[in-house]
Amino acid sequence: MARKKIALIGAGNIGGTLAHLIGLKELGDVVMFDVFPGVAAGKALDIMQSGPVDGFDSHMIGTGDYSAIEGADVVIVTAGFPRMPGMSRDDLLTKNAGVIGQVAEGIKTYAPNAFVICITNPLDVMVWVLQQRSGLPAEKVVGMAGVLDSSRFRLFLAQEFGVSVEDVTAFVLGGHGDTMVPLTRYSTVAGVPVPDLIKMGWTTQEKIDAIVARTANGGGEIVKLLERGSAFYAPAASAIAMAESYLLDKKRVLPCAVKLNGEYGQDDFYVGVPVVIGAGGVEKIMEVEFTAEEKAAFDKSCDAVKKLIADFKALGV
Ligand code: TXD
Repeated sequence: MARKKIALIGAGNIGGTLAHLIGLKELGDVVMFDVFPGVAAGKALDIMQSGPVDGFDSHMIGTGDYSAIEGADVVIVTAGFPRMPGMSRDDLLTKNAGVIGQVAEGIKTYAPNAFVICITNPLDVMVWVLQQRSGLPAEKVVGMAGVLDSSRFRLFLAQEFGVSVEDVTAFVLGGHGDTMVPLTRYSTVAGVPVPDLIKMGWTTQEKIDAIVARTANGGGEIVKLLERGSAFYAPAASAIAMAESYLLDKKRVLPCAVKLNGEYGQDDFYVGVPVVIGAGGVEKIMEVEFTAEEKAAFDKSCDAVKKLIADFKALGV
């Protein structure tokens, strides 16, 4: 059986890390597309040259030509601009929407059957633009944010409890970042929910509140440390978990930005909820019951995403 083909649109920090992980995990061959084709080609060659040492045969190329992504099984999109000093949110919205418009055209023309994972910020709006403009079915176009947010939450919980990250699960919904909604009663250590761990004296509500706040600001904490650029190792690992679940039909339950059609009382826009990812793309949306407080937090998060979509529509791009 021929190897799977994975196209990476954007060969920056996350793009390069994605290609490296794809090689190490032997998920398939890689085509990296960038408006700086030399960077894409250089990274592709460099990573391929690590293959003999690490023992993988993935073929990798870098290009500035969309036709090279033809027939890709998976497309992961990181193309875009980060926010620079002096730039408003609208500037970023307009600039990245323009980029995503081009990307959507490329995918529509050359890889209409792919499973598409968008990472570019502002995530919940960009993935919506990507699905609208590419015309691909909504179950094949998803956004990566929740896996990253919940991975950060799991790490901080594991550190607090002094247990392995492997035994910590976290349940996160809503938009990416600030308005993320962690459901602590569905977050567990080996199946024991966090509120029970508080009762058992393993931690306090204050400490959990601080962890939740740190998680929601997880991206900002790293931007501040790096000074130039944003997180890329954990975002890349998170998108790979989603791609792997699709390619291997693992049917993992992962929090992803997906288009809601009435679920959670919301309609026709993208926001993060737990879903089953398998060979069919988004195979099921998991709809849990909220407490009044959780519902208020989720609705607030949805309102923030809808406001950004409205801002975007008002720009008329
Ligand atoms: O959780 C999440 N979704 C995120 C999102 C977590 C971390 C970072 N997140 C966002 O991902 C971040 O705000 C950016 O919008 C993207 C990509 O982050 P990365 O760190 O990889 O950014 P880089 O290194 O600036 O890479 C972007 C690349 C760069 O090589 C540009 O030349 C290229 O995108 N680029 C394009 N490629 C193709 N086509 C067009 N038009 C284009 N414009 C720029």
